[in-house]
Amino acid sequence: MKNCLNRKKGFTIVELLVAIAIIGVLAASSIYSTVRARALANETKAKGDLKALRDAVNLLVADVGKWPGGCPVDKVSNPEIDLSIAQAGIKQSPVVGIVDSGSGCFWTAQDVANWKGPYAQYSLDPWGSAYYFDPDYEPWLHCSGKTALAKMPVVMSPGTNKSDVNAYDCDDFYLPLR
Ligand SMILES: [Ca+2]
Ligand SMILES: [Ca+2]
Repeated sequence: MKNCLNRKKGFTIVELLVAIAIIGVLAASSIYSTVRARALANETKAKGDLKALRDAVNLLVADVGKWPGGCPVDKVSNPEIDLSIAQAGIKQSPVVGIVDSGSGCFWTAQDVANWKGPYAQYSLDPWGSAYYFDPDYEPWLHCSGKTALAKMPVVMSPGTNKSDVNAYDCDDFYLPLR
């Protein structure tokens, strides 16, 4: 009788361990699915925001003839511009003044008069960084396994690692303007 009870008890412990293992696997699988779904949702949002921002920059250029920050179009030495700031001229009307004197970036009274935005309303990217306009972005420059591309004007997000705008690493999201 005692042996029978012991065997029954041992059997229950094995069953318990199996059940715990199964629950563990299911929990891990569920967590992985949730994390992956959230990552995909963030990527989708960033790509959607960048399309809207690319269209916004193109509208700004059509109205005013300048890039964000009042920078001259078709130069690749302009500064990177945080698209959320007022003087970028995307989210709200810029004010007359110099934005970056060394790069010839400024807004004139005529520019402000020609401005017909807001061209886009958005917050930060899904990882808490600003979206940028970068006139000389170099895709994948520091991304092993990928060949770097030539410099190009883009709207971009520094991605999940919140890298510097000029880090040019693998997880950035960027969209060429043209
Ligand atoms: Ca740059
Ligand atoms: Ca990055």
